Amino acid sequence: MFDLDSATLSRMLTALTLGYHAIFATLGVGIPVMISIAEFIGIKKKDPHYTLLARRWTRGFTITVAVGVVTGTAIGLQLSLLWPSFMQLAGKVIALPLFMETFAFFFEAIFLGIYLYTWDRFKNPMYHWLLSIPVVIGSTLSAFFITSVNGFLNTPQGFELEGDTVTSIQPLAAMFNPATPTKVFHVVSTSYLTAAAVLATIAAIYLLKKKNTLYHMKALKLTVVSVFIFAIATAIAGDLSAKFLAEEQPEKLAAGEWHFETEEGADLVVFGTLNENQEVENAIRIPNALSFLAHGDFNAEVTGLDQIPDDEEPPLWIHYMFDLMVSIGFFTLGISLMYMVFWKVKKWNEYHPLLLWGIASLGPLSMAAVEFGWVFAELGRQPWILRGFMTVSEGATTSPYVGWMLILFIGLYTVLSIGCIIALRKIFKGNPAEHELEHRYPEVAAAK
Ligand code: HEB
Ligand code: HEB
Repeated sequence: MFDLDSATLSRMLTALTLGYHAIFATLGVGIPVMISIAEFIGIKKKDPHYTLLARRWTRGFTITVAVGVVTGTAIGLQLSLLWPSFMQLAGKVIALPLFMETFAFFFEAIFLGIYLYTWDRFKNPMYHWLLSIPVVIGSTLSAFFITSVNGFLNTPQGFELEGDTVTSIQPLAAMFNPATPTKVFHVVSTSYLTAAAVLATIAAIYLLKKKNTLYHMKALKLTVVSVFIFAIATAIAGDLSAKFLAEEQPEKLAAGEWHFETEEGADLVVFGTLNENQEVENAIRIPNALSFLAHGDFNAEVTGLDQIPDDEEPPLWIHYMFDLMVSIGFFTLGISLMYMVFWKVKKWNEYHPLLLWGIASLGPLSMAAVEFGWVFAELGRQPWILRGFMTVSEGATTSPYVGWMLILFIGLYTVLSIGCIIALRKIFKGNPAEHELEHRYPEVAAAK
């Protein structure tokens, strides 16, 4: 592997780190929302089951935060180590949101600490619930700031380039670049969705193991209804993202959709394969749907790859990333809708094992969709690191030690994963929800 050049190794290490960080960052953004909702419902309904959900989710959450901080710091480190020329060019322009992310993180961490240690300390539990709000705001702001940095790579603005020097820096213009609104909307909605889906998976697995306690049934109801709502938000955000691409990054959309010729009334190509002549085979074609996805009009013209210089074409295999992501999105919407229909129609059993298996699949599938989404968005920007200004190979380090760093970080992530699993098992295995319910709320446990 040391035969690979340092630019390739740098890309591998960055992809590994981002892919790994994305798991914890996504949960870190989404779980506080679920905690806050559960605690609120618990207070309003005077139902300790929901309060216990909030308590137990919070404990798991602290572990994911801890790992998120380590991997996030690894990204910060790698940005300057692996992409020195890029950071020299862009670092100053984008310093504001990069710094603000750290600020948002500290804001979140401080309130999370207070939240953790003040359960049952207030006469009015609403005061404790209020403390969850800054945690939600802090983690969502993290996503906002860091996603605006990613938006900047795709649609850079807010500076001028005179030779090699950057002048007239406008930090706010850089932060609020054209990619920011749709990206932030899609990243936040998918983070909420994925967190709800992962928690739904856990509830469904307990029910499949025949632990049909009220606690897990309520957990399932709350999480699957949340999945449905966030899946709708995700679909709206995804649609807006595609419309954004059509305007600002047509090469990414064209590569993702295998749209070779610029034309009006363009079909949407779903899955399929390419033959030697770059012709699409075995695909499902939805007539005029690409025009609608791109411009909200079934007859609109969609820019194809024929308009893009050959050396600026993103890799064509990102098509599968897009299709898998979208398929998972619709599957998630379908399963969560089915659950709600089965729940409302009295004769039907919303705890049917097949439906529970469907729900159990949503957590891993959503997390996979997050990864596919990032791969699509990041490789769709190739060959650019900063679109229109600098290519990835220009931005990379020439250091001969990247291969060793790669091995080192693979080791670090392995250790982190094992530590995370051990910690989560310690927290939950030794202390099942049923025991904790009996211990904390004996009246409820006895009544069930
Ligand atoms: Fe992140 C964390 C960076 C992406 C979310 N991060 C973090 C950290 C860092 C980072 C450095 C640590 C802490 C501080 O602040 O210090 N990131 C980063 C970068 C990137 C990222 C550079 C790329 C560009 N993130 C991301 C995303 C998201 C996030 C995309 C969303 C979705 N983070 C986050 C969070 C956190 C972090 C939430 C915290 C932790 C927890 O909570 O978990
Ligand atoms: Fe997604 C990305 C669309 C679903 C996750 N997405 C993306 C893009 C688009 C889309 C167009 C690109 C953008 C840019 O680059 O700027 N989606 C879409 C649609 C759908 C979806 C249409 C259907 C509904 N996604 C989805 C899901 C998920 C996702 C389900 C998960 C869960 N995505 C994602 C991510 C990303 C994407 C993470 C990256 C970031 C951004 O935004 O970019």
